[in-house]
Amino acid sequence: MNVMQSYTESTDLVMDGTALAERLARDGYLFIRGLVPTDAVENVGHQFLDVVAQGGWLDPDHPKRSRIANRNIVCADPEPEFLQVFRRFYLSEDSHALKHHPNIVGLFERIFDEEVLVHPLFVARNIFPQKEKLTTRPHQDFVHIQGTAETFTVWLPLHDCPREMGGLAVAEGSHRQGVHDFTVASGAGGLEVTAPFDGQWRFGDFAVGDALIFHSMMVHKGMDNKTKKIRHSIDARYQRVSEPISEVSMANYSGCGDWEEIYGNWKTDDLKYYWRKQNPDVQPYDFQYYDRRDDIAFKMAEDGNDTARAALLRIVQRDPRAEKRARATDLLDRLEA
Ligand SMILES: O=C(O)CCC(=O)C(=O)O
Ligand SMILES: [Fe+2]
Repeated sequence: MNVMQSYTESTDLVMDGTALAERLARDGYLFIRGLVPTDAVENVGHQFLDVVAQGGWLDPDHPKRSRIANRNIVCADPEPEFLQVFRRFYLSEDSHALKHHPNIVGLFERIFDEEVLVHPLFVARNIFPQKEKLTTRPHQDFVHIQGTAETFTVWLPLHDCPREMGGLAVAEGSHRQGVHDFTVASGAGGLEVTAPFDGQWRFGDFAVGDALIFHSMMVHKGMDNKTKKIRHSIDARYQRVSEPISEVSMANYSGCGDWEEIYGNWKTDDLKYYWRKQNPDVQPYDFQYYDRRDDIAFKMAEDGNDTARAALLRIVQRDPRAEKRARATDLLDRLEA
């Protein structure tokens, strides 16, 4: 669309809630260097690396910490082979604790001037290198998470993430234009904005501990990972406790175990079901966007277009309606035949 520019840094505003809130309202994002201490992020990053090393996703001829991917592995979220390995990351108590880090929650307290609700759901991303087809396409998180639009994602890479590793780019100001038309795509989230929208693309290098914060309506996209290394990041989400949250944000990441399973080996109880004492206003998920996605995916699959696979898998794994799941299963079989 237009040439990439660097993020505007908001590091110097970090203690000034009013200034942060104004900039977030204007641009739709904040980029803050060193928001979370390096140790806290790296510790979780190393645990994620252990999980994928055990799963055979790293090249055994290189040291684990080099992050070099095993080139023979081709699998992606939400395929069962992928989830079988990936889901173990969610058992890590430290990974869940990271989203409650006082530097993040404190930042949102200043921005909201109210008690913060940390979403129970958080998302981890494992991005294999040199798989451009799976690069996350331009999308808006709101379509997936709903609840109050005044929800903010913190995107935190779990290691240094120079541009060539493919961080996240945001389209400045695109959060003020409502939900954009989309189509079905491969890659995280499975959707891609098709309608033209206004907004200068912004991007940059991350050192571990740097954070990108953006509005739920913000158009954002992954950039190609041109290295040989696996990229790991988490998305955690925050809102005012007085505003509604969708039921989809109350559960653990789909296919990665329920809370009892997650909590199985935790050493402390403090963060288990932490949201219950906040009594959040939970609303049912509105299926209008997913219904539109499903119509597109069914049509694509009928035309033999493989791009529909990830959306069909999501329907099979997550849709409460048996009829839709059956149709998606049937089309997946046909695509594989
Ligand atoms: O890390 C990525 O490539 C995608 C992150 C993202 O936008 C998402 O998970 O919604
Ligand atoms: Fe996203």
